[in-house]
Amino acid sequence: MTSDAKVHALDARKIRSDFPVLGRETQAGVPLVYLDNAATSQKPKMVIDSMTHYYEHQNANIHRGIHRLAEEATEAYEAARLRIAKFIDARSWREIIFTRNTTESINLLARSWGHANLQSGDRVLLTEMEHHSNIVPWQMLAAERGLVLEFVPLTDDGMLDLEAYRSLLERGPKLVSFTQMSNMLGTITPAKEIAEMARAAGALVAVDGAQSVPHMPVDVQDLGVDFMAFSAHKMLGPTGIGVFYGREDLLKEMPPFLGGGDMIKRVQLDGFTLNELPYKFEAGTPPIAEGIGFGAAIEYLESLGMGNVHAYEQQITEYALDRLEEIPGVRVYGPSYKDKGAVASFTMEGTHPHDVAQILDNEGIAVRAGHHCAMPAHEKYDILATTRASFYVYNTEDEVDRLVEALYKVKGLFGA
Ligand code: C6P
Repeated sequence: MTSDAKVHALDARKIRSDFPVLGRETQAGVPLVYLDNAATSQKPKMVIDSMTHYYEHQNANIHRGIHRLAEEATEAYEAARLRIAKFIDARSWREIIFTRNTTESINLLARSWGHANLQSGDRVLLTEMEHHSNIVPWQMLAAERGLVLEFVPLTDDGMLDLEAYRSLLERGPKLVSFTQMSNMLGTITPAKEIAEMARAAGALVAVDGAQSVPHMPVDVQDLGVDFMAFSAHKMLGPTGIGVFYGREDLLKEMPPFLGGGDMIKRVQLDGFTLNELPYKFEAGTPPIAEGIGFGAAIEYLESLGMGNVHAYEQQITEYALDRLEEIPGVRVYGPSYKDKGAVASFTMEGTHPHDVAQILDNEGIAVRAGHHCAMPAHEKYDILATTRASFYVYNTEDEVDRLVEALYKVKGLFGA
């Protein structure tokens, strides 16, 4: 993480002007307040332009063409991979596998590494705050292979119970797979410590970085993790592309995930030989424009500085938590802002989270309501759903004030 001395305040108002959609009005005739960033972020103009430029000037399939367009498109796509490798401090660009999203990355891990390395009775350790995409692939594999899945429990304030984790490690899991930031509670987990403990217990470590990589400095070598998954669309990039990071020595030993073009060197009627990393895991025509857009999104985030992004979000989250908690009947789940990313999931006495979101929408405020694909985390706190406001670099305290004002309106309507 960038040292405090190097942290600079971000100017959210200036940043906003780079995001065309933030200038629109809603059906309420008021400026949009977009607080659904944990679901997907908005895209700056430079990301949109980079993709338009590709389609207008370079559109071609990559890795196989020998004409000028194909060469330029390949170069732009591979430049994005290099940029991403540097962004998370991977040892090599060969460790960056492009997938569709975090979900596909975790499925790749379960299907490829899991199939090759896990046998009946082997343990995989997850946590109770995981998104469904870091639960269901393991449940599917467990049903097939007879694996034992265990879950690190949560404390009342939404942290991982590290004492319980220590005990669960004594049972010898082969893999610990956990989120670096919960999309419901906002909890930022102590990933380095969790990884260190897992390694000492002889387990490999996979991190769901869907909510962390967009919002804070993440260095896979410093964290000491073996695998990591994240999605472009939550970090100012397009939908349709994500990353599966893996340590090169591990990736080399893993069988391919999907079969087809690009992932092979040679095919004969009686078999095939595999391509090198990372292409071994990238079958078929890749998401080319999306890769280029992803590269532009990383460039934009680098220009802000991830230490600054994290510091700014801590500030706005602290403000939002303070303001939300002053509303009678509102309960925000998860830890205090110090251990929390830019997410506030809350319930409001006497109202249903979906009704809250609907009324906020009428006021031009976009939030999400439901279980946020984290049903076990909701169950832990005996609730079915929450309303969730989630922030990014372009949100302002004025927008938090509009949210709070609108919530008082909701209270008025429901007599809550
Ligand atoms: N969470 C949310 O509104 P995909 O959909 O594959 O890009 O990301 C899946 C995913 C995995 N892990 C975490 C921690 C996540 O938050 C998400 C996506 C969105 O919270 C959509 S459910």
